[in-house]
Amino acid sequence: MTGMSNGTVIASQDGGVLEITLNRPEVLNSFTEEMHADLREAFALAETSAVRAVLLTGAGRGFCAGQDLGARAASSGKPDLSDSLRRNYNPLIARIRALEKPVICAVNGVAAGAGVNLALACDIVLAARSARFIQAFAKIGLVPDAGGTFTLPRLIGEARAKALMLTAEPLGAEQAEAWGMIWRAVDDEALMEEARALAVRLAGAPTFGLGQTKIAIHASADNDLAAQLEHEATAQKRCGTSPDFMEGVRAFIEKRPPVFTGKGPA
Ligand code: T3D
Repeated sequence: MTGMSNGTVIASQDGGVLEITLNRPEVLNSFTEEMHADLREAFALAETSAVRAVLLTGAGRGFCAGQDLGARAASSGKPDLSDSLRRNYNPLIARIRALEKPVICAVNGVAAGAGVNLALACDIVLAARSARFIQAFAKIGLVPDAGGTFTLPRLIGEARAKALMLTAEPLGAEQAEAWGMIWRAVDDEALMEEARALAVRLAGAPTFGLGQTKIAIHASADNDLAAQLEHEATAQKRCGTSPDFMEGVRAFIEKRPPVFTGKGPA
C-alpha cells in the first residue's frame, strides 16, 4: 500500500484503488484553503494510470460540512466568495466529473453545504443509513455551489431540489436513495466494507470503457438524441479497439473470468 498524508487529507493506494479521506474530523471535515490544496494533491494521484477507481470518504462522524465558516467569521470586510469558488470548489468538481474512471463516495455521516455537492459530483454515492444531506446555504444567505444547482435538480427533479435548497431541511440517506439522489443507503457498520468492495470490483473492470460511459452520460445533458447517438458511435469505435474489449469477448467465448488491463486503444 502506498499513499500520502499531509494532515487534512489522507490518500492510500492499494492495487488499483485510491482511497481519499477528508481528515479534519473535529470540524466535520469542513474545507479550508489547506484542505483544498491537499485534496488537489490527492486527485493528482487519482489521475495516474495505476489508479483505476477512487473512493472518497470522511474521517470521524461527518463526511464534510462544506466551507469552514470559522475562517469566514475571522475574515474582515467583504470576502470575494467567487474567488474561493473559482480557485477551489469549481476546479475540484470539474476534475471529479472529468476523471475517466469511477469515483465512489462513501458518505459516512452528515454532509452539508459544499460537502453535499461534492458527494453528488461523484459517480456512485453510498451513504451510511444515519447520514444526512443538508443544503445549508439558505441558512447563511448563500446560493448552493460546488455544482449543486446543476446536479441536484437533474438527480431528483426541480421541485424537490428547490425545496431542499430553499429550506435547508436535512434529507436522510434512505429518502435520498428513494429519490434517486444516491445509489444506496447502507447500514452504518457495513458502509466502508461495501464501498471498498465496490471500489475493488470497479478497479478490476475495463476502465477505459467505464470512463467513456461516464463521459457519455455527462454529454447527454447537452445533446439531443441524434447528437447523443453519434457520441455513442464515436465512443464505441474507440472502445471496440481497446484490449479490454477483445479480452472481454474472448473470456466470454472461453467461459473464463476476464482479466482486464483498463487500457484504452493503443
Ligand atoms: O465561503 C466560501 O468559500 C464559499 C463557499 C461556500 C460553500 C459552503 O459550503 S457554504 C455552507 C457552509 N456549511 C454550513 O453552513 C454547515 C455548518 N454546519 C452545520 O450546520 C452543522 O455543523 C451540521 C448540520 C453540519 C452538523 O451539526 P451537528 O450538530 O451534528 O454538529 P456541530 O456540533 O454543529 O458541529 C461539530 C463541530 O464542527 C462544531 O465544533 P465544536 O463546537 O465542537 O468546536 C462545529 O462548530 C464544527 N463545524 C461544523 N460545521 C462547520 C464547523 N466548523 C466550521 N465550519 C463548518 N462548516
